[in-house]
Amino acid sequence: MSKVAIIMGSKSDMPVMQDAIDILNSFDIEIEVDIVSAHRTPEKLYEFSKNAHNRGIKVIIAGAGGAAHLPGMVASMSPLPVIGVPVKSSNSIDGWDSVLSILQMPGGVPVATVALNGAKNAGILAAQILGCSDQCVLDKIMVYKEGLKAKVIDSAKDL
Ligand code: RP5
Repeated sequence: MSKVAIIMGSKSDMPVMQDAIDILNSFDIEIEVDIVSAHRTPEKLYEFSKNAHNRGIKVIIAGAGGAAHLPGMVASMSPLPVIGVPVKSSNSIDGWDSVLSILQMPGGVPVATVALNGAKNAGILAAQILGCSDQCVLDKIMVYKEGLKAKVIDSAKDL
């Protein structure tokens, strides 16, 4: 079965990255979660990035804050699509450092960057990528979107 890897630079990123875990669990998509630090565990980063595609992983979600080089470094070594989640971490000035470190990748090495602390959207985007080749996942995305629509229509009734 296709898997999504969710990695983050520190355990302190977990409260933000939990949103990606939750939404992917709600779609019954298999995940693996790990802490991989670009600057504290560079060997693990290398090992992970070079081998993820050989373990059934199809998409990588990578979250980090501050000088957030984790997603870009993974993207430099992996053939898989990488979705970056900028985290407003304790060492981040105001979140912009995290956003720009992940967003402003040079041409040739893309990182699909979601909003600051936008791990939920990272999870949905990962599911949509899997949905391109998995009808069952695509169906779940369509149900999810119908649910979003129904919520808005319901909320308008209480005005
Ligand atoms: C980054 O530095 C991590 O991704 C985290 O967002 C931030 C702070 O890490 P800790 O000092 O909390 O471990 O590498």
